[in-house]
Formats: sequence, structure tokens, C-alpha cells
Amino acid sequence: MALVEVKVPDIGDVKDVAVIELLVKVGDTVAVEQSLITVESDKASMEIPSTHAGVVREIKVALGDKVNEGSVVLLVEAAGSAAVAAPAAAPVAAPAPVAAAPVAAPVAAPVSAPAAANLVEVFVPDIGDFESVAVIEVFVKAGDSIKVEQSLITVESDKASMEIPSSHAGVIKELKVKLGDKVAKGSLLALVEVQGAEAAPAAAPVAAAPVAAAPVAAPAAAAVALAPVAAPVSAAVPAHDPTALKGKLPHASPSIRRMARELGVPLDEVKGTGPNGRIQEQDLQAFVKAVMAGALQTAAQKAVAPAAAPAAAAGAGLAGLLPWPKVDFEKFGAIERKDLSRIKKISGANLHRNWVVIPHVTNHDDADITELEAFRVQTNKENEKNPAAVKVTMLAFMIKAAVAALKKFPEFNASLEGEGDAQKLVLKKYFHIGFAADTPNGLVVPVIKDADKKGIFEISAEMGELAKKARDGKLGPADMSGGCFTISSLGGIGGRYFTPIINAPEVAIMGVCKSQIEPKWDGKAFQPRLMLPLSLSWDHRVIDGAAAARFNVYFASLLADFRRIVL
Ligand code: CAO
Repeated sequence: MALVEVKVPDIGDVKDVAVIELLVKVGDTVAVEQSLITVESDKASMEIPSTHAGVVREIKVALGDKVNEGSVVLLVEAAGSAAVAAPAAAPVAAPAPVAAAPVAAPVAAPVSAPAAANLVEVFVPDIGDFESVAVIEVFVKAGDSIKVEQSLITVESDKASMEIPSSHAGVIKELKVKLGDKVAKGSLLALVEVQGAEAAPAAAPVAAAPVAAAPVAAPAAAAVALAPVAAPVSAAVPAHDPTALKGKLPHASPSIRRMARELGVPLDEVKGTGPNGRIQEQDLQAFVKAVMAGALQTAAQKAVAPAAAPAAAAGAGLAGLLPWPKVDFEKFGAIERKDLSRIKKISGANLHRNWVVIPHVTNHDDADITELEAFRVQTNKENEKNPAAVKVTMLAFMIKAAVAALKKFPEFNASLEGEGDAQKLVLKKYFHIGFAADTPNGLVVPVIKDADKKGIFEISAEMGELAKKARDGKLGPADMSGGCFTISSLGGIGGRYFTPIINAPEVAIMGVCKSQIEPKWDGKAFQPRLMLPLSLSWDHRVIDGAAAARFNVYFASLLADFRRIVL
């Protein structure tokens, strides 16, 4: 097992960029191109990817350190000889930084002045190997006076964000891009009316354009006469105020920006608690929680609050989202209005909060339950003549399997508690498993307490009682509290896979759908096997993808051979 040094790749002519985030820790298994750290200059932040796959043995940088091309970031014990083909010295093809113009590359040139003699076109400079990056912020508007190097827009790839500066001083006559557009090197950004000498072609390059990281020394000829404006690929409007012209980019990494956009959070309203006021994930979470709890209103909410108060329950103006569409349904045909059931109102609000607050991911897998189903059917057959016997359900087996999996993967039997730096993971030593039950009034989740201490018959019987109580609307709070993990089975109904919403404060939920016979290759021939589709949703703040995949594999292995449960 060789230890290899992973170094900062070519990040352009930028010197001494600060390490502002460590994205891995010692012992972590990293993949090639996985982001290791975030570095930041005054104009751009970028994530530095790994050149090798393996296990992190030592981290050579600390928060606040200044790094340059070639600085050793960490030592990785490369997995076998699988150390990436790319030698450490040669950064992976696309060093994360999307990079803006290399130093001294003329960012733009006034090309064939389109309309008037002193009107010049300002283009996107060389931004490295990236074909198209999204415009996520627009700082200027038509009529604005701008200076050379003044930032016009911010663009972002999945690994880096950067500001694109103007190559000319003057007055913006026309802005050629808008939020959500995709741009590339040479895309036309703006028509700028320049004064006197400024109108002369850009022999004078714009010095040191945006800081970040041109992967390779860029040709000086740069953007002259390149095809203007890439057609806007997506006019998708970010959830937060799309037209706002913000003077200053909030201080946050690309991943935080992306998360904020996905959640519709106006990042400039979030208070950063990191170094130099940098916005961190916990700041975003605290903001969302405060808005959800009604303790805070976004500027957009405040703006619509007086008029939209009654519609707030429908999400109007939430975190800057567009108001809920108002449609005169009667105009299109006959309708009937019905009150939502109490359960639907309560569960709806909970589900909504959980969906918005938890960064959740769903892993899908299949379990071969051929033998287990045969055993279940056989058991029920044996008990057919006994009127007191309980019908054994597949769900009861899954509850036992879930207990075993929670024992093996304790972080799945956990809850997050507290906020920010004081946040803790509460690991539970008890095993109370909830199961989603469909009732005429809506979804409820009764809980089988201490499922680890109960057998299949007992669990099946208790489930039957709880499901009946649920259908009759007789479940009490005690029946539905204390859950550690939930199973949501649509197996009796149908479907293949779905994405169950985590039942907070739990951190994972297993969704199962209808099993069906599928051909499975046994090495010699296809065999008909009964396969159960699994959909495990998990909270990415607590669990990572590898653990989730292992949980699914283990859970499936238990169902495939239930004897493993006693090992
Ligand atoms: N694959 C194939 N068949 C399945 C199955 C699966 N995964 N799971 C159950 N079945 C079969 C059962 O064997 C049963 O068949 P038999 O009567 O021939 O034995 C039939 O489907 C009906 O099962 P069931 O759904 O009534 O019983 P259950 O123990 O599987 O589930 C309960 C009980 C309460 C969980 C279920 O009735 C229910 O409410 N499910 C819906 C849960 C839900 O809404 N989840 C979504 C939440 S997200 O909105």
C-alpha cells in the first residue's frame, strides 16, 4: 500500500489562497476527483479534488493555511495499485477550479464594434476546460457605469464559483446574459459604451482577471471574435430573488451556494459564522430552521407578508419562493372543495418540514426474498388450522432485519440534537421501529417498541393491532412516539421504488415496494427469484452514501438468508 501525496493542482496564477474548508478527515476513503478542501481568494472559491483514490492517512493542511500549486494537501494510502493513472504532479484533468481568466490573458477584446464606434463587446474570458457554466449572480444592469475589472457576473460549476470582471470601463448599454444562462469562454456578456482611448482595441489586457485557477496558461488571444452568447440553456429562475442586483457576493463555497439555491435560501440574508463571516452548512440549516419555525422571515416573505398572510400556509413567499399559483379552477370544469383531514394537515406540515430541512438521499437496492417468502407462506400454512394463530407478515421480518441492521450501523439509530457547534448526535440503545400505515384519513406511523426483544409472531400480532387502531383512528400519541427508524411498505399495493421522506428526528427510512419474480443469473443459468425493491432514504448530515449502500446490502442479505440474523 503506497502512500501518495495529493497536491494542489495548477490553479492558475493565483498565489497563497486560503484553505477555508476541510472536506475530508483522516480515515476517510476518497475517490478520484472527490473534493478534499475548499480554497478561496478574494474573487473565487474552488474545491480541490483528489488525484488518487484511497484512504486518507494524514492531512497536511489546516484551516487558514495558505496554499499554492504543488502544496501537499494530504497523504493517501492508495487502494492497491489502483492509484490513479494520473500522477500526483499532474492534476486530474479538470482541476476543480473552473477558473476564470488566466492572468494577463486579455479578458475580452472589443471586436467589430456592433453598433457604434465606441461600443465594445465584453466576453467571458478563458475559463478553462469547462464547456458551460451557469450564471448565478448578475451584479450590474443596463445604464450602470463600470470600471475595468469590476465584477459583472458570477458563474458557477459544480466545483467552483467565480466572478467575471469587465475588460472595459464605460457604461453598460446592453446586458446579454441573465440568471440561469449557461456561458462559456467567448460568450458575449455585455455591450459597453467606452470613452476615448478605452474604445481602442484591447491591446491592453486586463491584468489578473478573476483570481481563480486557469488550469493551463491561457492563450493571450483570448476572446476575440468568438461566437457570441451561448444560447441560454436553461432559463430556470433561482428560487430566491432572481432579479436582485446584489453588490456583493455572499461569502460561501460553491457547495453551500448550490445547497442554498436548491433550498431557495437567499444566501445574502444568511449570517455566516465561519472565518471572515463565511457561510457554513450549519448557518444555512439554522436559517432554514428559523424560517420554518416562524422565528425569521426572509426579505421576500416580509415583502409579501401583509398581502399574503392567509396564503402563508400554502407556502406563499416561503424563503423567497414564488407565491402559490392561484387558479380559478371552476373556469375549467366542475369541482368540489373538501377539508383536509386533521391527520393530513399534521402529517403534511411535518413531511414538508422534513423534506425541506433534511438533506436526504435515497439509495435503491433489491433483496432476494425467495426463501423467506416460502418460509413465511409455509409458516402461515402450518398455522392455518389454529384460529388463535397470528398471520405472519413480510413486514415483521423486515422489522427484525431493520433492528439487526441498526445494531450493525448505529449511526442509523440516531438523531441530531442542538444547533451549530453545540450540535450532537444522539445514539439510541433501544430499537423502536415505526411502520407507515395507510388509513382512510391519511398516513400515520405507529411504533413497535423494543422490536429487538420481540419475535416474529409477536411483532406480526402487534402490527395487526396497531394497523387496526390506525384505520379506526384510535392511535394515541404513545403509539406513535419514540421511533428510531421507519419502514414504509407499499408492497401490498405495488410500485417499484420510491423516495420516502425521513420521519424526523429519525435519520433514515426504508421504503419497500412489491416483490416480483425476476430472472437472476446464478453463474450458469437464469433462475426465477422473488426480488424485493428497497429504497433507503437517509440524512446526509449524519450518514454518507457508502454507509447507506452497506446498510442496504446488509439488510438485503438478512432477508435473503434470515439465519444470518442470529449470527
Ligand atoms: N411484495 C409483495 N407482496 C406483498 C409485499 C411485498 N413487499 N408486502 C405485502 N405483500 C402482500 C402481503 O403478503 C399480503 O398478501 P396476502 O394477503 O396474500 O398475504 C398483501 O400484500 C397485503 O399486505 P398488507 O399491505 O395488508 O400487509 P402488510 O403487512 O404488508 O402491511 C401495512 C401492513 C399497515 C403497513 C399496510 O397495510 C399499509 O398501510 N401500507 C401502506 C404504507 C404506506 O402508505 N406507505 C407510504 C408512506 S409514504 O406516503
